[in-house]
Amino acid sequence: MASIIITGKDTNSLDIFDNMIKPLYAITTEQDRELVREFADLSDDDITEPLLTVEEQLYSMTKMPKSFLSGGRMFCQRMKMKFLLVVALSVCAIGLSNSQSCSNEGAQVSDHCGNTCYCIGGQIQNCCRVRKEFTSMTEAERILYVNTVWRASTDLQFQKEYQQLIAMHQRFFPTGIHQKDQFLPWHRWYLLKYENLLRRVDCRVTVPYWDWSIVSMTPWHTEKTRVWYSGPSGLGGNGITPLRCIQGGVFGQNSWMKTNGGCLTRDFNGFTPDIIAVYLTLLRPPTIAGFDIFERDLRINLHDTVHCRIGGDMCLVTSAEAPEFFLHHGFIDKIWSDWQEKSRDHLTVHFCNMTSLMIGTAYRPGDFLDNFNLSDIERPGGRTCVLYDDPTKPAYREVMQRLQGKTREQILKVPRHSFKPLTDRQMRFFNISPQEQRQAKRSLQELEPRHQLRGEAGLIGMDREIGFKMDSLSTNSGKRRSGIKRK
Ligand SMILES: [Cu+2]
Repeated sequence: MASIIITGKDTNSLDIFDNMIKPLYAITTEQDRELVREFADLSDDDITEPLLTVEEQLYSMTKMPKSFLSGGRMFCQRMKMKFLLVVALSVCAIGLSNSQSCSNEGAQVSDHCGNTCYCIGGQIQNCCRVRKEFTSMTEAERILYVNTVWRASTDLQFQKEYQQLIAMHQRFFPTGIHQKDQFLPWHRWYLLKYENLLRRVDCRVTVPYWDWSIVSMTPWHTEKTRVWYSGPSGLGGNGITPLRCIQGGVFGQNSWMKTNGGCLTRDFNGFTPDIIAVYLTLLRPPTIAGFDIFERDLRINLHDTVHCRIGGDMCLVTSAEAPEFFLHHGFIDKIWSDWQEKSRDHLTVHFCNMTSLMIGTAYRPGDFLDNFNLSDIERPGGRTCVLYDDPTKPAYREVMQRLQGKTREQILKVPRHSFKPLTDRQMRFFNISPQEQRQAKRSLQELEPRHQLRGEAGLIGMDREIGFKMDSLSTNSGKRRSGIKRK
């Protein structure tokens, strides 16, 4: 692989050109060679054969996410060499003019808000906000997040904007934001809006995500490290009868209220889908038909289901009132993002050619397709970038490692715990058409275990959280075990 070394700390444009653009001269086509000749006096001998694609080279040089360099709507089209060069030069120039300085050239560094950036040309550049799994965060980080949400929703300086944003989800609930053409990009935009508001309260904050799949058998536990802890680092626990209001904690009845004045309600029930259900969803190919199933499973069988397993406000049109709404949507967005990272087709399928604006926004789905290259809703024409850190839980890493390279059929043989799918009534609540309901039920058969574990099936430790025996994922899996019922 070609390696590109950025040398020197001088920031004049000639150096930028030498250090950052010249290595691009490993070019793919004759037409590209022409373009290069236009930019610099080079002979054919100087133009080396391509070892990396143009995007990859720019990426390795600037550490700038690949599509960050393509800019705006152009990103849905085939990128042109000339455009890339111009953008690279202008991004460098902008980046260098207004950023903090650094000395460890080429290294990954954090800026004062905790964004992940790179030290390029002596300046901190190419920053991405990083979203983390809630239970993988430190206690201090969780407290900061909970506090910031509380402040955004109660401090007069931010409250009005908070209320308008929450109201928007309810207003648009039945108008298409929960349908295939808008669901994923609209909620990506919505998350960004919410996160930007929180970041005005405290710039170190990003919206965490809750990976309910790594605790699919114990999703409602309330100990200190969990989402549902009632201390200052959690969102509080289950609601209690008769009204299912939450009592203790930061968002409890006595210390917080919804924008409509009522108490926040929850009604935990059933289990959440497990890591295998999420992994199987991610295996769908980036074809028209593959996207159709991927999106439907993600939206209906995973997203809608978890809304109603949490219950209370989360399974009502007031769902955005619940602070956990954004943690749940963070995870849905991460799953989409993980799928999109698999290839350029995964990144662009279905949404690229859509020309109409998303409901209540000035944006098209194409403006929010790439988390590395999102439209910056604060700065017209600007770009912003979001990274998702994987959960740090050992169980997550181990399961993912064991799943790598296994076929759908091999994975389906694993005896697992069943989750509780949506009822017909809940499906109607999400305005799912009768045809889509039938399709969702059909693909649900492939997410739910073929071999179902009954009760707790003797699961202990890590297995008790993930809902299956880790060992059943080793190479010689598939053996019938006690406590397993053939479905
Ligand atoms: Cu929604």
